[in-house]
Amino acid sequence: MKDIYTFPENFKWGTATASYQIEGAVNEDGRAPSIWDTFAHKSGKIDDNMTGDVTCDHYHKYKEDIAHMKDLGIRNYRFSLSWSRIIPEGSGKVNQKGLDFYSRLVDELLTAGITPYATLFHWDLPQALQDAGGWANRETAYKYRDYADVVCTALGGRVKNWMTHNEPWVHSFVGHLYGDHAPGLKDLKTALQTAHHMLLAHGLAIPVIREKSPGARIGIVNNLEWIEPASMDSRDRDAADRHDGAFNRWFLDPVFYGSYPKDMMDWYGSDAPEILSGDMKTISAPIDFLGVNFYTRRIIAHENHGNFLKCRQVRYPFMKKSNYEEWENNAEGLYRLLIRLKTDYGNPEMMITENGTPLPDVLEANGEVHDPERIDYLYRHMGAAWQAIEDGVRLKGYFVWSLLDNFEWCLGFTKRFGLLYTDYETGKRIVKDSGHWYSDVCRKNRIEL
Ligand code: IFM
Repeated sequence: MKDIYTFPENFKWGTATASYQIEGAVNEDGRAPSIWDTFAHKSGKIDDNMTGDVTCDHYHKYKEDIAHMKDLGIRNYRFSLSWSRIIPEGSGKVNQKGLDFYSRLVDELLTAGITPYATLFHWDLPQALQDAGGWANRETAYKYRDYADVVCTALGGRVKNWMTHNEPWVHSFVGHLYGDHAPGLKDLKTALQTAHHMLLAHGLAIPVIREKSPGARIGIVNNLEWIEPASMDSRDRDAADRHDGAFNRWFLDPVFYGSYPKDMMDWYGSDAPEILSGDMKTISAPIDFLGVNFYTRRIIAHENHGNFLKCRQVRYPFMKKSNYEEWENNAEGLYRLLIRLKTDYGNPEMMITENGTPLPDVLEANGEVHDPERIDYLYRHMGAAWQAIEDGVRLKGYFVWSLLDNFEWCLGFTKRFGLLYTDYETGKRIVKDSGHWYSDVCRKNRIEL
């Protein structure tokens, strides 16, 4: 078996980040608080009570970060925009200085020969909108459309790859049902209404982006998992189906088929969201690609007294544990997921918009960071991507999460995902071994262990 795999010509290799995780400068140039500022400043919400106030200080160091990508030969960069930097109150007055930051960022990327991929929403809703009911309030979807209009009017001539949302499951469920993310709510009906309004916002923004950014390619980014039943027992299989329904299909079917999965609508009963006439048509406006964030496989069993899905995750001793709570490192799951998306959703064009693993990286005295486990992880997942392409999946790109170590939400700075090590004391970035390895991948368009 050969161990070098060459990718199709023009395959897009990139890295990804998100605004609140890397920017810092939360009080600068007219930015107002987002729900993540509020949440992170509440005691006990984030590991070690950390916040994103400074984090990687990318707001001031973006040129250096772009220079690193350029040096490494990374030609594509996915970032998100902070709504509360651009429209501090969520709607109404535009903050020109906030827009200017992203304009400078995009110019710097283009000058460096790096193609920008912009995500409009990566969880940092302006606090003012949360005060008016957040995503559970239908009005937020229309305000999001206006925000998309402002952003695309300013950047749409230069940015030609847009993603409406990052991981709507995480924002709606972890933020509104489990309470571990901002805004910290715990209510199923609110989570489902949030998800619906986020999807509605996605659909409302599509024609706006097309108008303001002619020729743009538009996608939505979902966190998707490969899910298997713990046994062939029909109760375990039903539980796995429900987990798949809540996690994967709930966010795919509306976009691709214009309807929520019927089994899940029935399961949710009176908790199901309020859907107005025309919503599903709006949500299913054609997209150009599906963004897939992949991190794990999940094995699911029935559990009578379990969660709202009556299921639980099963862990076996033979699984390769990651350094992230319940995640298993399973590259085969990525292959199976991509094939399933091809089969069940009409072989859409796809990009892996995030994939990566956290490790307890150490900066050695000689200034190096050795992370062979990350190289192994990336190689295997890229191998899965390669095999999926061989088997007919229309996969066009792969973005490593993340360019640099950053603020990992409720886990603060305890998880390092970066290709660049961030020294939070000095602000210095150090290229890890995986960064050098990935540089080779980008330049040669092939993977080699
Ligand atoms: O850091 C997050 C990112 O914001 C969204 N996808 C998963 C990453 C790792 O947990």
